[in-house]
Amino acid sequence: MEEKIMGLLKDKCGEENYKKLELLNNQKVNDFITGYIQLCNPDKVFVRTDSEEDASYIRNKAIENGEEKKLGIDGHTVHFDGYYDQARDKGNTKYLLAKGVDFGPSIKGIDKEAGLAEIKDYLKDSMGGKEMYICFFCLGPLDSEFSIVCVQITDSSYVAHSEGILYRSGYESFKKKGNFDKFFRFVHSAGVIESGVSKNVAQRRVYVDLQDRIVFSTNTQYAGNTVGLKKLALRLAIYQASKEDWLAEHMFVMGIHNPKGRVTYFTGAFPSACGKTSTSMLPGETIVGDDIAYLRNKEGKIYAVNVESGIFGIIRDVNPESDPLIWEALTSSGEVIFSNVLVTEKNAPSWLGDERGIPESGINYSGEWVKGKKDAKGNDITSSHKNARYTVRIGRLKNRDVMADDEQGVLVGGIIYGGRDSNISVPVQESFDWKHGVLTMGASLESETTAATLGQEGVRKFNLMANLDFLSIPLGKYINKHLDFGSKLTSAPIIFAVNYFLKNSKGDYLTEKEDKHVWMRWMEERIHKEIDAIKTPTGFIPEYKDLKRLFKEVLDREYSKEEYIEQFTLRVTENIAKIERVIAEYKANVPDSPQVLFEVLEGQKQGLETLKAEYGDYISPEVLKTSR
Ligand code: SPV
Ligand code: MN
Repeated sequence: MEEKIMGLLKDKCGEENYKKLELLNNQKVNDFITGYIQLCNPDKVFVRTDSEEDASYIRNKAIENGEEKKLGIDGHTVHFDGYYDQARDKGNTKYLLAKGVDFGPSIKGIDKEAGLAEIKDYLKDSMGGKEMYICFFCLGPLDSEFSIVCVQITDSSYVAHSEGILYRSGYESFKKKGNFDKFFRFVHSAGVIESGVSKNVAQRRVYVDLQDRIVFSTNTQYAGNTVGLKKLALRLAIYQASKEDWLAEHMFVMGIHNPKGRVTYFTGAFPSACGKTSTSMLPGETIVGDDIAYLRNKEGKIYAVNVESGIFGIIRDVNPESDPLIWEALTSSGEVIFSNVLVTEKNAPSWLGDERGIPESGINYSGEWVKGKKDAKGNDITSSHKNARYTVRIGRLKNRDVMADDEQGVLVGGIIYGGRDSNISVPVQESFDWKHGVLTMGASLESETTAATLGQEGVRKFNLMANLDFLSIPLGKYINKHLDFGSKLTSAPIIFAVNYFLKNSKGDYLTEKEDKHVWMRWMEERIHKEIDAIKTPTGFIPEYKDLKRLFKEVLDREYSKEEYIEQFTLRVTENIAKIERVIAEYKANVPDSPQVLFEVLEGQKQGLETLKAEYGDYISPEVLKTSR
């Protein structure tokens, strides 16, 4: 290393931290770090190895510098993001694109030179008076073909602490690899901090450089914008996967345990806040991961791993009845970061739907809070934010799957797509084959927006494979990649679609929260070819007798024929309208749409129209059963 550079590193890091870098013996790591020390100009630098001592240093820093506060229960802390910094900022998340490169209208880009200049301007001297944390992590299990190692630079001890819970430590992996250069890099600065939160949110930016595998994030604290290994890395991974032969998906991975003794693994893609975590946490089943999965073809079958080792979950509605296992982790001693909940006078967290009642007052993301408090626009400020979260290690959960860290991954039997859909799709259905599933379930996914991203809630939006927010390749290319991936399998998983949000015409939900367990068990039996199903134009749907048996077995509930008919009535007009919307979306916004997408969707529409001519707008599953 150049002597001047080495001097700077030594000076900022101190002997001990410098030594940690020296041991890595990696030129690219050193260049990366020194470059951003020069730019961001921190007072000092801490290097996180895989040791418990280093993890605890960061935990303590988060308390010392006020990014987190201790709560009543041992190991519990709370962190607040700014009032306007409570969710992912899709509008300001952009790809740095070389001149002439365009990913189509659905993916935001910015001229690379201009974007780099802007973000570097925000990063310049942004760490004055602060400490820089340099952290090494690994996406996916350690030492496996799925592993991608990463370096995170951040001036936020909360971000570094969260990553220590959410990811596997990767310092030793770097050490083993020596002087290599293929790793992901993240640079984050919360910017100027005022009253504990990022002051300049108007300059909040997340800029992604796919070629250089680096993501920059400034003037924000919310984990979805700052924790590099989460959605920022997912964007880099999708791009890398597209060049290689695997998939990076917004999916849980979980095991369903059939009473006969077998375990069948599922992956499931759902937009944020649409039941992904609660599905992966079903009582009696086991979790591998709740948010991001990498999928690979091994000998013609799909194997999946959890990219993460923790959960950054929505806390709203977590209560002892609906989520007993999370509830236990959140109410007993052990490491948990609560974010944007209300802190009561007893120094306990309180959140919407925790069934303990909303306190009269406390501290929340708006500061001192009392019931009825309104914001500058006169809107009610809820006690806890709707997108308030908890961060916990999966190892803390009793339902952690024994294969959760297996470097081979788990064999995938089923893939599920789900969205927030109040009036179209039945609660569960099975595709006819891989292509049909990819195109009519994954590629046609729509969902009503939630508090997980900034902007209006409840607006129905197209969300390709629940991964649209993170796509870093043109949409048509991404769909083709899935089709191609499937065509190389000799034993493809079965693709299903679920809808937990179906309502009747009065606006009441037609299913209960726990019913998803029955749908999962039905899918599991279908994968093992144990039961029949009814063929409809949109897919195979369950027979009443199987659901009746499963409701009794899984939930000890009588399931009536009336419920079944209401839930599984084919809503023909709504389905046709959806197909038309999806086709229009692709025609307008996806210049590289594969032709086969239109063929399959048009075919499905035809099937629906034929049936409609004979049976009308709403067709009972009893009729469908005998109609062909
Ligand atoms: C999501 O919004 O999909 C999440 C949380 O999983 S975030 O980190 O914001 O992406
Ligand atoms: Mn997510």
